[in-house]
Amino acid sequence: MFFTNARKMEMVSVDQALPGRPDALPTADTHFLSGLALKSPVPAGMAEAMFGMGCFWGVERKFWALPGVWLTMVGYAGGFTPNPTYKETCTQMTGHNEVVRVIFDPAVIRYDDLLKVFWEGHDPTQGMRQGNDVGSTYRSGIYTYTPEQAAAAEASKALFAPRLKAAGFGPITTEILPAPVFYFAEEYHQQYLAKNPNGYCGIGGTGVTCPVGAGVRA
Ligand code: MHO
Repeated sequence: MFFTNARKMEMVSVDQALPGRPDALPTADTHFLSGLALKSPVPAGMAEAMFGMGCFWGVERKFWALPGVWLTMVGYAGGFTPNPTYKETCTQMTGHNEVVRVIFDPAVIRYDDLLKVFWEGHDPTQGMRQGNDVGSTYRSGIYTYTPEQAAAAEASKALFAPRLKAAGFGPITTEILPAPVFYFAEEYHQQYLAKNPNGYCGIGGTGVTCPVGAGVRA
């Protein structure tokens, strides 16, 4: 019991991680809601973002619902195992996080607005878990594509931390790292809650407002 629990609550080491495979696993061709090719390149003028904030089913829904978000997709990132399966990530032996990758139009929605949804949409003080979902696949993470995104992420964290503290929460455990390789999750995970409207959603916010976005810049 103790061993199982301890293993779940920390990152696997690189030498203990599962070996994975060299080739990408199959996934959906198109986004279930928009019909766009899931592997579309980022169109000129658009930008990408990546977040981990618990079970990716509910996380993806938060982002696809935002005006200015053009495409969403779920996958695994931040670990060691190339091209992992969902089953492998569930063993917590790949090091990967469940993430959503977002392609958005910065003329309509700014990165700061996405950060606000990120901070307010989950509890970023829980370490290797999110609610009932336990393990490093559910850690909080912001994976940045540009130095500007990294600076905005760090600044928003610095703004939000005292608000959380004032509300009785502990320190923020969110990792902020340059975007790692994104491995697509299996077809059935893509837009899961659009396909299964009554499906499980494991994320909930803290109720604390993050003072970025909506006109306020971090
Ligand atoms: N507790 C959920 C998590 C699913 S999510 C894709 C389940 O075990 O089905 O990690």
